[in-house]
Amino acid sequence: MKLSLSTALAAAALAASAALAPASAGHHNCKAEMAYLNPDHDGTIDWREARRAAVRLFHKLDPDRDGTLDMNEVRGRVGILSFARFNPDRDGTLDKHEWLALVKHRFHRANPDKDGTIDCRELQSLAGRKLLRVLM
Ligand SMILES: [Ca+2]
Ligand SMILES: [Ca+2]
Ligand SMILES: [Ca+2]
Repeated sequence: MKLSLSTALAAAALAASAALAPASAGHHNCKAEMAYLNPDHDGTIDWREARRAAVRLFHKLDPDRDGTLDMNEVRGRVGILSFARFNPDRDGTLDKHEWLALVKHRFHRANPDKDGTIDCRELQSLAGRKLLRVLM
């Protein structure tokens, strides 16, 4: 009972935030993310900045330094379907090239206005949060 109610509330909240992209979503809501992802402090994340963060994360997730990420190393960040889609050579791992193709895909998905940059509001969208998972 309790569980289904909270699940319903969470779903409603999620739907509301996705639909409305709250007008109150000011800059402060993604201060920490921006501090990390927007070193030039222009208020948005461009592809260069995203790519740099994605490369940094790639190395962080690859402690055995074999130059590839396996399904375990990207757990919680990349689902099984995305993994398969961005692993066209089917070798069970994502190399840096494949990883960046995945990140780039999410970057574009998170940038519906196609202005080349991700702002705070876009970062808070569902697609934006998916992008975040492969940036930091
Ligand atoms: Ca920037
Ligand atoms: Ca591969
Ligand atoms: Ca944008």
